[in-house]
Amino acid sequence: MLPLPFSLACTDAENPDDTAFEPLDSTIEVEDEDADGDGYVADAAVHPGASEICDGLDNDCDDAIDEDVLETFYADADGDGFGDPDATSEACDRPDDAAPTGTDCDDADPDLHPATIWYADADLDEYGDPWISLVQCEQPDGYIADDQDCADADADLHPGTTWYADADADGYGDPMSTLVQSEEPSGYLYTDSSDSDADINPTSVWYVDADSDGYAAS
Ligand SMILES: [Ca+2]
Ligand SMILES: [Ca+2]
Ligand SMILES: [Ca+2]
Ligand SMILES: [Ca+2]
Repeated sequence: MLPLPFSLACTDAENPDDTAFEPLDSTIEVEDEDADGDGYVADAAVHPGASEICDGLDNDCDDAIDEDVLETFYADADGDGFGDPDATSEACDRPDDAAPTGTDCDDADPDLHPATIWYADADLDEYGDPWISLVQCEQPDGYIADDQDCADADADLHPGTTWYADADADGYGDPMSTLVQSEEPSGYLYTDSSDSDADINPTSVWYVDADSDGYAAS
């Protein structure tokens, strides 16, 4: 084994006293081999002239650790995977509570982020049209997060619509027989009234039967 000039990677061969490390006597044969062949007994990634890499070490021996190679991360308080653009930190690896991008418009609300899908609510019934959407962080005017509106041109039709059975098919439903759903059920209406007799409905005209014989005076 040949004696190696120094055992510490960051020792400057030309100015050995101008380093943070003391060089060993060059005549002393050291035990460690220069396994990586870079002329220094240490990690191949650490010696004068090495490229600085993000590893917590001063690879290029300029007394600065990880300069120019740290990555910027953004605090992700709501855990939605998108960070606060105004809360940055630098590190080699992403901290658990940080995100690689600072694109969260509201880092206190996990439902608001750049991948949030918004659905058009043209009839303003608070139910959105699943076929018309935008993807962005902030809620656009006329859009909501819901995608359950089966008829976004009719505010009376949505998943909360109450349907009334219209057994006598007079166009008026039975307030005691209802369904709540978006699509119109067969035999149901979304208006209610008497539903036992097709002749009795909100447009029925009633006549006075003063003598109670079942016939009104003509
Ligand atoms: Ca480094
Ligand atoms: Ca976030
Ligand atoms: Ca958010
Ligand atoms: Ca709607």
